[in-house]
Amino acid sequence: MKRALITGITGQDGSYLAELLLSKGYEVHGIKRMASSFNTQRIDHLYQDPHVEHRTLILHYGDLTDSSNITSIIADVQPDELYNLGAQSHVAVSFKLPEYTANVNALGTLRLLEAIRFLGLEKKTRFYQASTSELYGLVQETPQSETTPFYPRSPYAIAKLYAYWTTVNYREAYNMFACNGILFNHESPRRGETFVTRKITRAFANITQGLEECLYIGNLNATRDWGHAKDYVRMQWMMLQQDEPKDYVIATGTQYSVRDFIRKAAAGLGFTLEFRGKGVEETGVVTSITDKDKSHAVKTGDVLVRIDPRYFRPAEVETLLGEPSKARHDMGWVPQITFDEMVLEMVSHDLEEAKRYALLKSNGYPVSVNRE
Ligand code: NDP
Ligand code: GDR
Repeated sequence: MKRALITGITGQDGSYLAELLLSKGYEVHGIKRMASSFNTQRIDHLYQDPHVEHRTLILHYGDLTDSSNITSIIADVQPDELYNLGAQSHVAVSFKLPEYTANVNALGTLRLLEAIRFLGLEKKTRFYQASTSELYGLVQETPQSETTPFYPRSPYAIAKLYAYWTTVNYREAYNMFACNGILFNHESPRRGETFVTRKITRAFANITQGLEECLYIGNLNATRDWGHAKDYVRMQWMMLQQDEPKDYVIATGTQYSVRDFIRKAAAGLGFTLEFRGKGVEETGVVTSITDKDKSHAVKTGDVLVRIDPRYFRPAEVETLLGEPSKARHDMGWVPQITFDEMVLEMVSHDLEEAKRYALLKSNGYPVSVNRE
Protein backbone atom coordinates (compact mmCIF):
# COMPACT_ATOMS: atom_id res chain seq x y z
CA MET A 1 0.00 0.00 0.00
CA LYS A 2 1.47 3.38 -1.02
CA ARG A 3 1.53 6.17 1.52
CA ALA A 4 0.90 9.79 0.53
CA LEU A 5 1.19 12.97 2.57
CA ILE A 6 -0.83 16.01 1.48
CA THR A 7 -0.25 19.52 2.80
CA GLY A 8 -3.38 21.62 2.25
CA ILE A 9 -5.68 18.57 2.46
CA THR A 10 -8.52 20.76 3.77
CA GLY A 11 -8.41 22.97 0.64
CA GLN A 12 -10.14 22.57 -2.70
CA ASP A 13 -7.43 20.51 -4.40
CA GLY A 14 -6.43 18.62 -1.27
CA SER A 15 -9.96 17.30 -0.87
CA TYR A 16 -10.22 16.05 -4.46
CA LEU A 17 -6.71 14.60 -4.36
CA ALA A 18 -7.46 12.76 -1.11
CA GLU A 19 -10.55 11.24 -2.76
CA LEU A 20 -8.53 10.17 -5.78
CA LEU A 21 -5.70 8.62 -3.77
CA LEU A 22 -8.09 6.78 -1.45
CA SER A 23 -9.89 5.37 -4.49
CA LYS A 24 -6.51 4.09 -5.72
CA GLY A 25 -5.88 2.27 -2.43
CA TYR A 26 -3.38 4.69 -0.87
CA GLU A 27 -2.99 5.34 2.83
CA VAL A 28 -3.52 9.10 2.87
CA HIS A 29 -2.05 11.41 5.49
CA GLY A 30 -2.99 15.07 5.57
CA ILE A 31 -1.78 18.13 7.43
CA LYS A 32 -4.51 20.28 8.88
CA ARG A 33 -4.03 23.59 10.65
CA MET A 34 -5.15 24.32 14.16
CA ALA A 35 -8.18 26.61 13.97
CA SER A 36 -10.62 27.80 16.61
CA SER A 37 -13.40 25.94 14.82
CA PHE A 38 -13.48 22.89 12.56
CA ASN A 39 -12.05 23.65 9.13
CA THR A 40 -12.46 20.21 7.57
CA GLN A 41 -15.78 20.71 5.72
CA ARG A 42 -14.30 19.67 2.36
CA ILE A 43 -13.06 16.33 3.67
CA ASP A 44 -15.72 15.52 6.27
CA HIS A 45 -17.22 12.92 3.92
CA LEU A 46 -13.86 11.09 4.00
CA TYR A 47 -13.32 11.33 7.76
CA GLN A 48 -12.41 8.15 9.61
CA ASP A 49 -12.75 7.87 13.37
CA PRO A 50 -9.28 7.80 15.00
CA HIS A 51 -10.44 4.94 17.23
CA VAL A 52 -10.99 2.65 14.26
CA GLU A 53 -8.13 0.29 13.36
CA HIS A 54 -6.52 0.29 9.92
CA ARG A 55 -7.54 3.79 8.93
CA THR A 56 -6.65 4.92 5.44
CA LEU A 57 -7.12 8.65 6.09
CA ILE A 58 -5.07 10.12 8.92
CA LEU A 59 -4.90 13.82 9.78
CA HIS A 60 -1.99 15.49 11.57
CA TYR A 61 -2.01 18.94 13.12
CA GLY A 62 0.64 21.01 11.42
CA ASP A 63 1.70 24.22 9.79
CA LEU A 64 4.08 24.99 6.96
CA THR A 65 5.66 27.74 9.07
CA ASP A 66 6.90 25.23 11.68
CA SER A 67 10.01 23.28 10.63
CA SER A 68 10.12 20.92 13.59
CA ASN A 69 6.47 20.01 13.13
CA ILE A 70 6.94 19.40 9.39
CA THR A 71 10.05 17.29 9.96
CA SER A 72 8.47 15.14 12.64
CA ILE A 73 5.34 14.47 10.55
CA ILE A 74 7.45 13.42 7.55
CA ALA A 75 9.63 11.25 9.82
CA ASP A 76 6.50 9.54 11.21
CA VAL A 77 4.69 9.08 7.91
CA GLN A 78 7.70 8.17 5.68
CA PRO A 79 5.63 9.07 2.60
CA ASP A 80 6.16 7.56 -0.84
CA GLU A 81 4.57 10.69 -2.31
CA LEU A 82 4.35 14.18 -0.83
CA TYR A 83 1.97 16.68 -2.43
CA ASN A 84 2.64 20.26 -1.31
CA LEU A 85 -0.74 21.94 -1.86
CA GLY A 86 -0.73 24.03 1.32
CA ALA A 87 -0.46 27.78 0.74
CA GLN A 88 -1.81 31.20 1.47
CA SER A 89 -3.37 30.92 -1.95
CA HIS A 90 -5.23 34.23 -2.38
CA VAL A 91 -3.37 36.64 -4.68
CA ALA A 92 -5.17 39.80 -3.50
CA VAL A 93 -4.70 38.84 0.18
CA SER A 94 -0.96 38.35 -0.43
CA PHE A 95 -0.62 42.14 -0.89
CA LYS A 96 -1.98 42.54 2.65
CA LEU A 97 0.06 39.65 4.11
CA PRO A 98 3.28 39.63 2.06
CA GLU A 99 5.60 38.36 4.79
CA TYR A 100 3.28 35.59 5.95
CA THR A 101 2.64 34.57 2.35
CA ALA A 102 6.41 34.29 1.74
CA ASN A 103 6.85 32.31 4.93
CA VAL A 104 4.18 29.74 4.02
CA ASN A 105 4.47 29.55 0.23
CA ALA A 106 8.23 29.99 -0.22
CA LEU A 107 9.91 28.86 3.00
CA GLY A 108 7.19 26.25 3.61
CA THR A 109 8.28 24.48 0.43
CA LEU A 110 11.94 24.71 1.45
CA ARG A 111 11.08 23.25 4.87
CA LEU A 112 9.44 20.20 3.27
CA LEU A 113 12.26 19.55 0.81
CA GLU A 114 14.91 20.07 3.46
CA ALA A 115 13.09 17.68 5.82
CA ILE A 116 13.02 15.00 3.11
CA ARG A 117 16.75 15.48 2.55
CA PHE A 118 17.63 15.69 6.25
CA LEU A 119 15.70 12.48 6.97
CA GLY A 120 17.50 10.64 4.14
CA LEU A 121 14.26 10.11 2.20
CA GLU A 122 15.56 11.55 -1.12
CA LYS A 123 15.27 8.19 -2.84
CA LYS A 124 11.93 7.24 -1.32
CA THR A 125 9.73 10.34 -1.27
CA ARG A 126 8.47 11.78 -4.55
CA PHE A 127 7.59 15.47 -4.26
CA TYR A 128 4.89 17.48 -6.05
CA GLN A 129 4.97 21.29 -5.85
CA ALA A 130 1.77 23.27 -6.54
CA SER A 131 3.25 25.85 -8.87
CA THR A 132 1.06 28.32 -10.68
CA SER A 133 0.30 30.26 -13.83
CA GLU A 134 0.67 33.38 -11.64
CA LEU A 135 4.42 32.90 -12.23
CA TYR A 136 3.85 34.28 -15.75
CA GLY A 137 2.21 37.43 -14.33
CA LEU A 138 2.96 40.13 -16.86
CA VAL A 139 2.98 37.65 -19.71
CA GLN A 140 5.99 37.54 -22.01
CA GLU A 141 4.37 35.32 -24.67
CA THR A 142 0.98 33.79 -25.42
CA PRO A 143 0.07 31.02 -24.84
CA GLN A 144 2.28 30.19 -21.87
CA SER A 145 4.23 26.93 -21.84
CA GLU A 146 6.98 25.36 -19.72
CA THR A 147 9.56 27.53 -21.54
CA THR A 148 7.79 30.91 -21.20
CA PRO A 149 9.79 33.33 -19.00
CA PHE A 150 8.29 34.18 -15.61
CA TYR A 151 7.34 37.70 -14.47
CA PRO A 152 5.51 37.45 -11.13
CA ARG A 153 3.21 40.33 -10.15
CA SER A 154 2.27 39.73 -6.50
CA PRO A 155 3.82 38.66 -3.20
CA TYR A 156 1.96 35.36 -3.77
CA ALA A 157 3.57 34.79 -7.15
CA ILE A 158 7.03 35.86 -6.00
CA ALA A 159 6.85 33.39 -3.10
CA LYS A 160 5.70 30.67 -5.53
CA LEU A 161 8.65 31.53 -7.80
CA TYR A 162 11.03 30.81 -4.91
CA ALA A 163 9.22 27.51 -4.32
CA TYR A 164 9.37 26.64 -8.03
CA TRP A 165 13.14 27.09 -8.21
CA THR A 166 13.72 25.39 -4.86
CA THR A 167 11.92 22.34 -6.24
CA VAL A 168 14.07 22.38 -9.40
CA ASN A 169 17.19 22.90 -7.30
CA TYR A 170 16.53 19.93 -4.98
CA ARG A 171 15.90 17.76 -8.05
CA GLU A 172 19.20 18.80 -9.61
CA ALA A 173 21.33 19.02 -6.45
CA TYR A 174 20.12 15.91 -4.61
CA ASN A 175 18.68 13.84 -7.44
CA MET A 176 15.24 13.94 -5.84
CA PHE A 177 12.04 13.05 -7.70
CA ALA A 178 10.64 16.57 -7.35
CA CYS A 179 8.36 18.24 -9.90
CA ASN A 180 6.36 21.37 -10.47
CA GLY A 181 2.85 21.34 -11.82
CA ILE A 182 2.35 24.82 -13.29
CA LEU A 183 -1.40 24.83 -12.90
CA PHE A 184 -3.68 27.42 -14.43
CA ASN A 185 -6.83 28.43 -12.53
CA HIS A 186 -9.07 25.53 -11.62
CA GLU A 187 -12.42 25.73 -9.97
CA SER A 188 -15.26 23.60 -8.59
CA PRO A 189 -18.12 23.80 -6.10
CA ARG A 190 -15.38 23.42 -3.45
CA ARG A 191 -13.53 26.55 -4.60
CA GLY A 192 -12.92 29.07 -1.80
CA GLU A 193 -15.78 31.57 -1.62
CA THR A 194 -13.59 34.64 -2.22
CA PHE A 195 -12.07 33.56 -5.55
CA VAL A 196 -13.84 35.23 -8.41
CA THR A 197 -15.69 32.25 -9.92
CA ARG A 198 -17.21 31.02 -6.68
CA LYS A 199 -17.92 34.56 -5.58
CA ILE A 200 -20.00 35.00 -8.75
CA THR A 201 -21.88 31.69 -8.59
CA ARG A 202 -22.62 32.13 -4.89
CA ALA A 203 -23.76 35.72 -5.19
CA PHE A 204 -26.09 34.99 -8.11
CA ALA A 205 -27.56 31.94 -6.40
CA ASN A 206 -28.17 34.03 -3.28
CA ILE A 207 -29.73 36.81 -5.35
CA THR A 208 -32.23 34.43 -6.93
CA GLN A 209 -33.30 33.40 -3.43
CA GLY A 210 -33.64 36.99 -2.21
CA LEU A 211 -30.63 36.68 0.13
CA GLU A 212 -28.46 39.31 -1.60
CA GLU A 213 -29.12 42.14 -4.01
CA CYS A 214 -26.00 42.73 -6.01
CA LEU A 215 -22.60 41.27 -6.91
CA TYR A 216 -19.76 43.73 -6.29
CA ILE A 217 -16.77 42.88 -8.40
CA GLY A 218 -13.32 44.17 -9.47
CA ASN A 219 -11.65 43.81 -12.86
CA LEU A 220 -14.22 42.44 -15.34
CA ASN A 221 -11.70 42.38 -18.19
CA ALA A 222 -9.22 39.93 -16.65
CA THR A 223 -9.05 36.73 -18.68
CA ARG A 224 -8.18 33.30 -17.34
CA ASP A 225 -7.78 29.75 -18.53
CA TRP A 226 -10.25 28.04 -16.19
CA GLY A 227 -10.38 24.25 -15.76
CA HIS A 228 -11.99 21.88 -13.26
CA ALA A 229 -10.07 20.92 -10.09
CA LYS A 230 -10.94 17.21 -10.49
CA ASP A 231 -9.12 17.05 -13.82
CA TYR A 232 -6.14 18.89 -12.38
CA VAL A 233 -5.58 16.72 -9.29
CA ARG A 234 -5.60 13.65 -11.55
CA MET A 235 -2.68 15.24 -13.32
CA GLN A 236 -0.86 15.92 -10.04
CA TRP A 237 -0.93 12.19 -9.33
CA MET A 238 0.08 11.27 -12.90
CA MET A 239 3.17 13.48 -12.66
CA LEU A 240 4.49 11.47 -9.73
CA GLN A 241 3.95 8.14 -11.56
CA GLN A 242 6.34 9.02 -14.40
CA ASP A 243 9.78 7.46 -14.87
CA GLU A 244 11.49 10.88 -14.72
CA PRO A 245 10.61 13.97 -12.67
CA LYS A 246 9.56 16.83 -14.96
CA ASP A 247 7.65 20.11 -14.78
CA TYR A 248 4.34 20.50 -16.61
CA VAL A 249 1.87 23.20 -17.56
CA ILE A 250 -1.68 22.10 -16.80
CA ALA A 251 -4.36 24.14 -18.55
CA THR A 252 -7.27 23.82 -20.95
CA GLY A 253 -5.91 26.07 -23.72
CA THR A 254 -9.11 28.15 -23.71
CA GLN A 255 -9.62 31.59 -22.25
CA TYR A 256 -12.62 33.52 -20.91
CA SER A 257 -12.99 36.91 -19.22
CA VAL A 258 -14.52 37.51 -15.81
CA ARG A 259 -17.40 39.16 -17.71
CA ASP A 260 -17.87 35.95 -19.77
CA PHE A 261 -17.96 33.92 -16.59
CA ILE A 262 -20.61 36.21 -15.14
CA ARG A 263 -22.80 35.87 -18.24
CA LYS A 264 -22.44 32.09 -18.19
CA ALA A 265 -23.34 31.85 -14.51
CA ALA A 266 -26.39 34.08 -15.04
CA ALA A 267 -27.54 31.91 -17.93
CA GLY A 268 -27.16 28.82 -15.74
CA LEU A 269 -29.58 30.38 -13.26
CA GLY A 270 -32.10 31.41 -15.89
CA PHE A 271 -31.49 35.05 -16.67
CA THR A 272 -29.58 37.10 -19.24
CA LEU A 273 -27.28 39.98 -18.33
CA GLU A 274 -26.15 42.85 -20.48
CA PHE A 275 -23.21 45.07 -19.50
CA ARG A 276 -23.73 48.84 -19.75
CA GLY A 277 -21.52 51.85 -19.02
CA LYS A 278 -17.76 52.13 -18.88
CA GLY A 279 -14.98 51.80 -16.29
CA VAL A 280 -16.12 51.83 -12.66
CA GLU A 281 -19.61 52.86 -13.85
CA GLU A 282 -20.10 49.59 -15.71
CA THR A 283 -23.08 47.57 -14.50
CA GLY A 284 -24.67 44.24 -15.34
CA VAL A 285 -28.38 44.61 -16.00
CA VAL A 286 -30.93 41.82 -16.36
CA THR A 287 -32.39 41.94 -19.87
CA SER A 288 -34.49 38.79 -19.88
CA ILE A 289 -35.66 35.97 -17.68
CA THR A 290 -35.37 32.64 -19.42
CA ASP A 291 -36.68 30.50 -16.60
CA LYS A 292 -38.99 32.15 -14.07
CA ASP A 293 -38.88 29.22 -11.66
CA LYS A 294 -35.12 29.28 -11.35
CA SER A 295 -34.76 33.00 -10.83
CA HIS A 296 -37.88 34.09 -9.04
CA ALA A 297 -36.34 37.00 -7.13
CA VAL A 298 -34.72 38.41 -10.28
CA LYS A 299 -36.59 40.90 -12.47
CA THR A 300 -35.86 42.42 -15.85
CA GLY A 301 -34.04 45.74 -15.35
CA ASP A 302 -32.42 44.74 -12.03
CA VAL A 303 -28.81 45.88 -11.69
CA LEU A 304 -27.09 42.74 -10.45
CA VAL A 305 -23.42 43.59 -11.02
CA ARG A 306 -21.52 46.71 -9.93
CA ILE A 307 -17.82 47.51 -9.88
CA ASP A 308 -16.18 48.07 -6.52
CA PRO A 309 -12.60 49.35 -6.91
CA ARG A 310 -11.64 47.76 -3.58
CA TYR A 311 -11.33 44.52 -5.55
CA PHE A 312 -8.75 45.99 -7.94
CA ARG A 313 -5.23 44.75 -7.23
CA PRO A 314 -2.10 46.93 -6.82
CA ALA A 315 -0.62 45.01 -9.76
CA GLU A 316 -2.95 42.90 -11.90
CA VAL A 317 -2.41 39.80 -14.00
CA GLU A 318 -4.60 40.75 -16.93
CA THR A 319 -4.46 37.63 -19.06
CA LEU A 320 -3.42 34.00 -18.85
CA LEU A 321 -3.70 31.22 -21.39
CA GLY A 322 -1.95 27.87 -21.02
CA GLU A 323 -0.35 25.55 -23.57
CA PRO A 324 -0.69 22.05 -22.11
CA SER A 325 0.63 20.00 -25.05
CA LYS A 326 3.62 18.59 -23.13
CA ALA A 327 1.25 17.01 -20.60
CA ARG A 328 -0.93 15.66 -23.40
CA HIS A 329 2.08 14.29 -25.28
CA ASP A 330 3.89 12.66 -22.32
CA MET A 331 0.94 11.42 -20.31
CA GLY A 332 -2.10 11.58 -22.54
CA TRP A 333 -3.70 14.04 -20.15
CA VAL A 334 -6.70 15.93 -21.48
CA PRO A 335 -9.26 17.71 -19.33
CA GLN A 336 -12.59 15.89 -19.29
CA ILE A 337 -14.89 18.53 -17.80
CA THR A 338 -15.76 21.48 -20.06
CA PHE A 339 -16.01 25.12 -18.99
CA ASP A 340 -19.80 25.10 -19.47
CA GLU A 341 -20.21 21.92 -17.42
CA MET A 342 -18.07 23.36 -14.65
CA VAL A 343 -20.00 26.65 -14.43
CA LEU A 344 -23.29 24.74 -14.39
CA GLU A 345 -22.06 22.41 -11.64
CA MET A 346 -21.00 25.41 -9.56
CA VAL A 347 -24.27 27.34 -9.98
CA SER A 348 -26.37 24.23 -9.29
CA HIS A 349 -24.41 23.53 -6.12
CA ASP A 350 -24.68 27.11 -4.90
CA LEU A 351 -28.37 27.29 -5.78
CA GLU A 352 -29.06 24.27 -3.56
CA GLU A 353 -27.09 25.93 -0.76
CA ALA A 354 -28.92 29.25 -1.23
CA LYS A 355 -32.28 27.44 -1.11
CA ARG A 356 -31.32 25.86 2.21
CA TYR A 357 -30.34 29.28 3.61
CA ALA A 358 -33.59 30.81 2.30
CA LEU A 359 -35.59 28.05 4.00
CA LEU A 360 -33.82 28.69 7.31
CA LYS A 361 -34.37 32.42 6.96
CA SER A 362 -38.07 32.03 6.17
CA ASN A 363 -38.41 29.94 9.34
CA GLY A 364 -36.91 32.66 11.48
CA TYR A 365 -33.37 31.32 11.83
CA PRO A 366 -30.57 33.93 11.50
CA VAL A 367 -28.67 33.59 8.23
CA SER A 368 -25.49 35.46 7.42
CA VAL A 369 -24.32 35.55 3.83
CA ASN A 370 -20.61 36.37 4.06
CA ARG A 371 -19.07 38.17 1.14
CA GLU A 372 -15.67 39.74 0.45
P1 NDP B 1 -7.01 26.47 -1.07
O1 NDP B 1 -6.82 27.87 -0.65
O2 NDP B 1 -8.39 25.92 -1.28
O3 NDP B 1 -6.29 25.51 -0.01
C1 NDP B 1 -5.08 25.87 0.60
C2 NDP B 1 -4.74 24.86 1.67
O4 NDP B 1 -3.53 25.27 2.32
C3 NDP B 1 -5.81 24.76 2.78
O5 NDP B 1 -5.89 23.43 3.19
C4 NDP B 1 -5.21 25.62 3.88
O6 NDP B 1 -5.67 25.29 5.17
C5 NDP B 1 -3.73 25.26 3.72
N1 NDP B 1 -2.83 26.21 4.37
C6 NDP B 1 -2.88 27.55 4.34
N2 NDP B 1 -1.90 28.07 5.09
C7 NDP B 1 -1.23 27.02 5.62
C8 NDP B 1 -0.15 26.89 6.53
N3 NDP B 1 0.45 27.97 7.06
N4 NDP B 1 0.28 25.66 6.86
C9 NDP B 1 -0.33 24.57 6.37
N5 NDP B 1 -1.38 24.61 5.51
C10 NDP B 1 -1.81 25.83 5.16
O7 NDP B 1 -6.13 26.28 -2.40
P2 NDP B 1 -6.37 25.30 -3.65
O8 NDP B 1 -6.78 23.97 -3.16
O9 NDP B 1 -7.20 26.02 -4.65
O10 NDP B 1 -4.91 25.23 -4.25
C11 NDP B 1 -3.97 24.25 -3.82
C12 NDP B 1 -2.56 24.71 -4.11
O11 NDP B 1 -2.41 24.94 -5.51
C13 NDP B 1 -2.17 26.03 -3.45
O12 NDP B 1 -0.80 25.93 -3.13
C14 NDP B 1 -2.38 27.07 -4.52
O13 NDP B 1 -1.52 28.17 -4.32
C15 NDP B 1 -1.99 26.28 -5.75
N6 NDP B 1 -2.63 26.65 -6.99
C16 NDP B 1 -3.99 26.72 -7.07
C17 NDP B 1 -4.61 26.98 -8.26
C18 NDP B 1 -6.09 27.08 -8.37
O14 NDP B 1 -6.56 27.61 -9.39
N7 NDP B 1 -6.86 26.56 -7.42
C19 NDP B 1 -3.80 27.17 -9.50
C20 NDP B 1 -2.39 27.04 -9.31
C21 NDP B 1 -1.83 26.77 -8.10
P3 NDP B 1 -7.07 25.87 5.74
O15 NDP B 1 -8.15 25.01 5.11
O16 NDP B 1 -6.92 25.69 7.18
O17 NDP B 1 -7.17 27.30 5.30
P1 GDR C 1 -6.30 34.37 -9.26
O1 GDR C 1 -7.84 34.03 -8.92
O2 GDR C 1 -5.88 35.67 -8.71
O3 GDR C 1 -6.16 34.15 -10.74
O4 GDR C 1 -5.54 33.26 -8.43
P2 GDR C 1 -9.07 34.95 -8.51
O5 GDR C 1 -10.27 34.13 -8.77
O6 GDR C 1 -8.89 35.54 -7.16
O7 GDR C 1 -8.98 36.17 -9.57
C1 GDR C 1 -9.10 35.95 -10.96
C2 GDR C 1 -9.23 37.28 -11.66
O8 GDR C 1 -10.50 37.85 -11.35
C3 GDR C 1 -10.33 39.22 -11.04
N1 GDR C 1 -11.40 39.70 -10.17
C4 GDR C 1 -11.64 39.32 -8.91
N2 GDR C 1 -11.03 38.40 -8.13
C5 GDR C 1 -11.52 38.20 -6.88
N3 GDR C 1 -10.96 37.27 -6.10
N4 GDR C 1 -12.58 38.92 -6.40
C6 GDR C 1 -13.22 39.86 -7.15
O9 GDR C 1 -14.16 40.49 -6.71
C7 GDR C 1 -12.73 40.07 -8.47
N5 GDR C 1 -13.12 40.87 -9.49
C8 GDR C 1 -12.32 40.64 -10.51
C9 GDR C 1 -8.96 39.28 -10.37
O10 GDR C 1 -8.46 40.62 -10.35
C10 GDR C 1 -8.17 38.32 -11.26
O11 GDR C 1 -7.69 38.97 -12.38
C11 GDR C 1 -6.01 31.90 -8.38
C12 GDR C 1 -5.57 31.32 -7.04
O12 GDR C 1 -6.16 30.04 -6.91
C13 GDR C 1 -4.07 31.17 -6.99
O13 GDR C 1 -3.71 30.45 -5.81
C14 GDR C 1 -3.59 30.39 -8.21
O14 GDR C 1 -2.20 30.29 -8.21
C15 GDR C 1 -4.06 31.08 -9.48
O15 GDR C 1 -5.47 31.17 -9.46
C16 GDR C 1 -3.65 30.32 -10.73
